[in-house]
Amino acid sequence: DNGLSAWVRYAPLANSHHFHYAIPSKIVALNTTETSPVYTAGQELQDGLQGIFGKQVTVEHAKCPAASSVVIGTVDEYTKVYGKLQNSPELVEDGFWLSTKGSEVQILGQNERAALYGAFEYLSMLAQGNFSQVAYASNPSAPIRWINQWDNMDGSIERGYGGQSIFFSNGTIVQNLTRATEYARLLASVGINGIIVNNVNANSSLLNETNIIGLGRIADAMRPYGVRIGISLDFASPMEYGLPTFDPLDPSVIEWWTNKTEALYQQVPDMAGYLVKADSEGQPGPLTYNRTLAQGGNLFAKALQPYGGIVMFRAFVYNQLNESDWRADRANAAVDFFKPLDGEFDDNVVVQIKYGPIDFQVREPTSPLFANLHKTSTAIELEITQEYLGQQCHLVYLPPLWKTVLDFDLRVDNKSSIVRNIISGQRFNRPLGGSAGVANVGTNTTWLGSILSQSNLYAYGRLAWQPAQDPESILQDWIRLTFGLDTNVLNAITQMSMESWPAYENYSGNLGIQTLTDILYTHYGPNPQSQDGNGWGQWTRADHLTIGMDRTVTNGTGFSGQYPPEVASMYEDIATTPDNLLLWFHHVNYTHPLHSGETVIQHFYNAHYSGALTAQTFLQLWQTLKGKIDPERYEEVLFRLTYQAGHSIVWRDAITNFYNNLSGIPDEAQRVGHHPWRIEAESMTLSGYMPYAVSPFETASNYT
Ligand code: BDP
Repeated sequence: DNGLSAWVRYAPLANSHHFHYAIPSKIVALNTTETSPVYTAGQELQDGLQGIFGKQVTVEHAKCPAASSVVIGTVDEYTKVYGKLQNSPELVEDGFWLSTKGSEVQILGQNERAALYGAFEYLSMLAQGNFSQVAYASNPSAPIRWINQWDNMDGSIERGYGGQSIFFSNGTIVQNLTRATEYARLLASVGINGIIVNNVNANSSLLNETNIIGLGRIADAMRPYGVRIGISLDFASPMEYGLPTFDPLDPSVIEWWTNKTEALYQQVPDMAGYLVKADSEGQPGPLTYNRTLAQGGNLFAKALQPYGGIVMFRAFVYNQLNESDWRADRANAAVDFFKPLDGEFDDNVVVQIKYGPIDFQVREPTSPLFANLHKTSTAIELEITQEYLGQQCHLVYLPPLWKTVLDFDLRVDNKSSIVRNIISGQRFNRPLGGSAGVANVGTNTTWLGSILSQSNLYAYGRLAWQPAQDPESILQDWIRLTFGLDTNVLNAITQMSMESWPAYENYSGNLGIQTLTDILYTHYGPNPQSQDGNGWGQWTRADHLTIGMDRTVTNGTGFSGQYPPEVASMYEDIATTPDNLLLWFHHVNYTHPLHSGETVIQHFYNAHYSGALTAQTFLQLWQTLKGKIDPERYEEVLFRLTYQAGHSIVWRDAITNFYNNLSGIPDEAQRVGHHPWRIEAESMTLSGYMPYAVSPFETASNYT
């Protein structure tokens, strides 16, 4: 198994698992159009029953007796064919009804793609050996459940670790879009309904005639699975196509975007919308013309409105790059920019907000922007690709991290204001909302670059559908679907996955200091000194006595004041700030005692040793599964976990040495500087390698 079918494998179930199950003998898919999701669902059901039970079942498209059949269709179509339902399920957009009574199965969707979701849910039950009788409606918590791909027109992928783009190469759309269809299948299996196919750092050449036609082909490839496509825009495109300006209020610019949008809808009649990164990290935007970000967003909203499309406008806008001003805090930027604009965005604009105020770090507090927009629809942006979290070379199961934000109660107006209820639209009565997950899958057969990281993509979809779900039970569904029903496999992968994010946090950056990775370029590996003294970072603010960034209102950058009062006062006071965010909010001595009783510096040492130790156990756990997993996937994971075990030690030693050197405070347990379990490359016989002075020097135990 090379990983290509990920968790939708329909692997055969051992006979013993389904001995008593009456397998349906017919599939009735109530649509004859081959590109329709209901038709697709019929095929999936057929493949699934064949794969799981080895039983060939025919697919019909017209009314047949319901007994011993899987009947699938939209509620409307079903009612037309079979007559009125006795108890009509309450379904919202994309919701489905699933009922199983032995071999009589009914799958009804509020729309076409919803029926397909129901089929995947049914097959997921079967593949996990679950034959219970069920009858329930499943509705998504929010309408926007999208993926973002940061694919470039040349075929590379920004922050992608799974190979080249499945959509683009050499400035244009690839001929063979089989992988796009297969990707849509994976996405639909977990309820994802939209995808932005190109990088937020967009290239206007996507809008040339040939490429617009190509986008039509991508949409065609994904439509049978109900996944609608959208694109990222380069705000300055009109100028790149010859206009003298890209001012969003200029009539010629408005006309240009109106025409482009029309041309796009000719090729992609169901286009989901646009994603816009404006005035951020060198990208052009409305501020060039002294227009507001809302005026920028509304330009596209108006162009899309006649077609029902939406604008995802990113809140990742900051200009606090002035390193000489100690009060400049990038964390403040989103609220500073967007709060004054609340109520000024058109109704089909959704502000897309990264989970934390900085940038996908190993631990961040919840972005306070979620609490500050009451008249604007919002979506959370999560990063499935592990940019700052080990780039798929480390196992890091991300949902427990995401849940710290999704489940966070911001206490707006002293009332329950849980992030997941804000992005669903419920808390502030917004018509739109949801999630965007930056996936960056590529042509690698594992999609993401490693098999185990697929759990993050799977869980992203499940949480976008219903963010209140438990990450561990989602994980276990994924394990059974991916590796089968062996309990040893289930337990081992559950344990290592659930321990992986805490371990990574332990051996990277602790107490809210952020990931401590290289911040300027690679975002990989330890590089604590890169965090300060440059305009991008400046947030550890470490010297030989103290560390942490004071973000209080009283003495610091004022960031804590961006939260509603209950939360603000918790973070303002060092006594009520949780240890895991202490250094995010406060600047303290290395000897400052934590609630746990340890000092800050001793916590750094202890956490790094225990995190690296935990990473060694992942490898051992995996080795107990030899023979229980097919060799191809076993070896792939073994290789990665072996690497992680080693690299966690590199992390451990680099960070503990760095702060040991800086603070001069010894490790109580006298480990730091001794490098247990470490083998020096320069003391080995090297073939094809040369000793090399490493920067930062702490990364190598002997500078080399
Ligand atoms: C940063 C990434 C960069 C992205 C940027 C963004 O390093 O590649 O372009 O975020 O989200 O984390 O726009």
